Amino acid sequence: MPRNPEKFYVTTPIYYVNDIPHIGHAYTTIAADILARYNRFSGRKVFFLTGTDEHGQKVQKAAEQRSLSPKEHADKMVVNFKEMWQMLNISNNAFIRTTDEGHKARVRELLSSLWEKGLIEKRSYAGWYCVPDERFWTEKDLVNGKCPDCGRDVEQIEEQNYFFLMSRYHDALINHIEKNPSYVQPETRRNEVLGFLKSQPLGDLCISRPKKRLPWGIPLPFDEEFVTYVWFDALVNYYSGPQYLAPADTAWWPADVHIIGKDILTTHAVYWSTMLMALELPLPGTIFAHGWWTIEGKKMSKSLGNVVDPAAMADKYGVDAFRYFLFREIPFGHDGDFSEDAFITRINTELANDLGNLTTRTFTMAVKYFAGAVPGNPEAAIEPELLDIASAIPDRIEQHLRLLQFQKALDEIWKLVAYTNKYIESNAPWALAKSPETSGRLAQVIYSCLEALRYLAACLYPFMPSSMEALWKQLGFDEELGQTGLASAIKNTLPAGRKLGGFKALFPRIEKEKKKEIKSQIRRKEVEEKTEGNAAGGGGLIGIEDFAKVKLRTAKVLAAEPVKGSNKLLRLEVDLGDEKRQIVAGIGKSYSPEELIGKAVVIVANLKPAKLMGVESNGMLLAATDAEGMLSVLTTATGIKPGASIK
Ligand code: ME8
Repeated sequence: MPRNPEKFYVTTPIYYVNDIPHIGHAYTTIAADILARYNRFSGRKVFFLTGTDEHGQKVQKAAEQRSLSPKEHADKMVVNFKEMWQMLNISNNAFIRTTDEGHKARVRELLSSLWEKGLIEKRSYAGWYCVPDERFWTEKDLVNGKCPDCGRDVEQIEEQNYFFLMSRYHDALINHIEKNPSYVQPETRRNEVLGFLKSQPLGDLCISRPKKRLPWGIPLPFDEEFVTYVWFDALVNYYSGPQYLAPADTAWWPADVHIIGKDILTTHAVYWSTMLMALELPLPGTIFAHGWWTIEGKKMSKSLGNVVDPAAMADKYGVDAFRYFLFREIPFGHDGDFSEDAFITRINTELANDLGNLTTRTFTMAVKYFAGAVPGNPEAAIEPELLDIASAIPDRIEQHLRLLQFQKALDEIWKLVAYTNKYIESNAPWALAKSPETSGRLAQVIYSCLEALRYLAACLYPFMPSSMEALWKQLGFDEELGQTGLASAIKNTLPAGRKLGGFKALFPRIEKEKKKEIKSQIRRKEVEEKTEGNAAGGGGLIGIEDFAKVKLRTAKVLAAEPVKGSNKLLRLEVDLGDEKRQIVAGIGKSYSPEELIGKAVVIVANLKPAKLMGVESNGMLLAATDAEGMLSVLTTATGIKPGASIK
């Protein structure tokens, strides 16, 4: 993993501020955190960078919808990410925002440098543009006339723009990827990129947007009428971040690993790599594209209402259980399915049973037979076979983590857990305790189990930092495990006679009742979605206090239009007297947009914003449904002003 054995620089993608952090963001960020923690723990200097992508059309549009400036919108949304990373115990050294002055200055510097080298040209350009993806496509790229990436409608746009002469680096890029097998990983993704590059000529990259159409971006240093294409701007973060956010005593570039999702492989493996080549900057060590999570067999999407909120998971099950599950369940690089049942089963069998019981039994016996101290008997030395197994693990972890094989590292660690549990069974310390003749052996068995826990705490620390810090304390160490470092944590055997810390179970079993409660939480959004346009649905009785939580208000429809790509959804602009809002309603089969304009409708005014087909909805329109499924919107008698509350 680290090319320079002394330092390690790891990045996550910078996330779009429009989104609320979900399991996909958490997955990439926790992966980077495991690597960062592991490398710091191993004594290397580490720089771990994450952040947010704040320019471009999507952000500008979302801000307009909220009647905020794009920067105000970004300032509000960025908090979600910062808080989430704190909650998930992410140890990033810095958080970059592409609206930082430090970043903007570097983007302009790099653009000037390419311009001076003659590697940027102005051209007239006509192409198909996908607004949500902010990407141009050629006619042949389109799939059934739609964006090949997201399947949504594209717009024909003709304009003058600036192009980075990416095509010049076609051969050099193929050459680099072929010569450096670890450059694009995993192997399947490497083959995918090589296949793409070898099957067609590489085009040039449009790196500007006319300010008239899109003002929200970094102005080009050589033509202020244009702003920088959001991907060019965003990719530069990896290079600019360490320059103004890291201690100046270390030259951090190039990064050792860029961790990304498979959907953004081309922008990294092709755009970023060729940008660096043109700038004559060194290329990163590895671009690793991980797979995607589906949720209980379905694509995760806001419209399906099955988006997994990492904070809710961590809150209910514990941060470390969530971190553990994500990396134990599937090999990094593969797609995986997040199912709550699989999650709970794994926590109960592996954390509560395997590791949890091992810890509980060991501490309980140390308390019972040795008054809560490390056995002081001279015969108390770690069992040789157990020592062999335990001491082989750190090297194997290093090998696996070099290749981002988190699951394999955990497999190795679990061999020691399994072995130690068997060791307890076969040595039956409770039987040894019955006779003074076997007291020496009893001391050795308990000592060996405590030593196994010491190894386990050290090896599992990058994956489950706070639980392993707690275990370390319970083993009686004063200094924090993270501060101790891997080498010392492995070397410092437990001194006989040391008083153990107070014991508390690390991973409680999840009982069925709790599981039900969580399940209903995850499904809640789905149910909300399904009842839209079917407001009479739902059979359970609720109390007045529940009803009081729902704020119903009248609203006047000011404008209505179909949502692109949907034959059911309409985007409405409604007036609530004191504010105007956008609402997306699934009534397109029952109403034409024109029929709705001017109507006094009833909306749920205090629903959390949700996106339907990429369009934000701030509330829900109420409608009744007949036997054929035709909808009839609820209206009020005349004379009621927009915004009146309904009680
Ligand atoms: O793409 N499973 O940002 P982003 C796993 N701003 N990963 C998922 C996922 C899922 N279901 N859904 C999304 C951007 N992701 C750009 C990056 S970097 C210079 C600019 C992952 O917020 C996805 O693969 O849309 C991607 O890596 C990440 O979330 C962020 O996506």
